[in-house]
Amino acid sequence: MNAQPRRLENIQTDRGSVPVYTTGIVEQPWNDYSDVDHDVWRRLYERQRNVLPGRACDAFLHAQDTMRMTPDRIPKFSELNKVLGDATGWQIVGVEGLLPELDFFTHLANRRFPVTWWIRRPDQIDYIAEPDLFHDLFGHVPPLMDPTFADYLVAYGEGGVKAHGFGPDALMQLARLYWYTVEFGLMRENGQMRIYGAGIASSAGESVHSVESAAPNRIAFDLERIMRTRYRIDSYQKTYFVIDSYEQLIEATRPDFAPIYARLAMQPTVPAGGVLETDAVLQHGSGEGWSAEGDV
Ligand code: HBI
Ligand code: FE
Repeated sequence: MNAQPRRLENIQTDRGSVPVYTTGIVEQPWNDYSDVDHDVWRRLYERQRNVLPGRACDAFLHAQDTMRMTPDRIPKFSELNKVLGDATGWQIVGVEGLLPELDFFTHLANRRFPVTWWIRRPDQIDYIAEPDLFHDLFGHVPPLMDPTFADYLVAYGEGGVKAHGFGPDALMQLARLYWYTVEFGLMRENGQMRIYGAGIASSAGESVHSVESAAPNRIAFDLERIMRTRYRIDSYQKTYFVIDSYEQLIEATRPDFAPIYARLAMQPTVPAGGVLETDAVLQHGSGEGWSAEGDV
């Protein structure tokens, strides 16, 4: 690959210092991808396509087939946009990387999903701290082929734009909602735990851990509980929240969030691995296998 991503600055967030890139939309420089880039895509694609059957929800796997992504080349955004646009009116737009919240929410509210145009290096195959093309294209785009999930993400984006008026606490609470659904959500399908979250679907280790390990808690979806629950970005999740269907997500975003923010302001946050009396615990995690890095 010739061009390197252009970082704008690093901003301090509750997840530490994250690079925030120039916020403009960039054309996918498809002709600039090197053979190394395409090979990284192939290796990641084949690894995930081997690990997800029987672990990802039906809609996720079906969408990937419909979009006709293949291992041999990095897909072209323009080609995927035809299929995606016909299915739910969403479009992929190329970006440099992480965007400031308001830019990100505004894209979602307008049915645009920002996809990072560059793909990780071979030495980052197993982990990269920020969203690259593989995470976004392989993990985030297929769920957008489902009309209900697609409408949920529009409602989420609209809520995010509104939340700007409510200040940093509301933004953090919304970021948790995104984290525990869009990134790390599980679904109960035919009585089985199945993956729909992009952060899981694009990670080989967590695709297995999230649905098979006894260590994490698995708790039935509860909007306000999720919005109170803290998370770490650099380890497997200690708790997964489980929906029964995408409809549950869109129902949760129907009410006005102002009273929810007001209620949450009066309640303490919950550590990532915590379990409350009021939780509908589906599987109580054993918690083993984590460093005791405190109650994050
Ligand atoms: N920017 N490009 C990009 N992709 C994301 O997934 C993303 C983002 N900015 C903010 C963000 N996600 C999270 O803070 C969400 O919780 C909003
Ligand atoms: Fe993501």
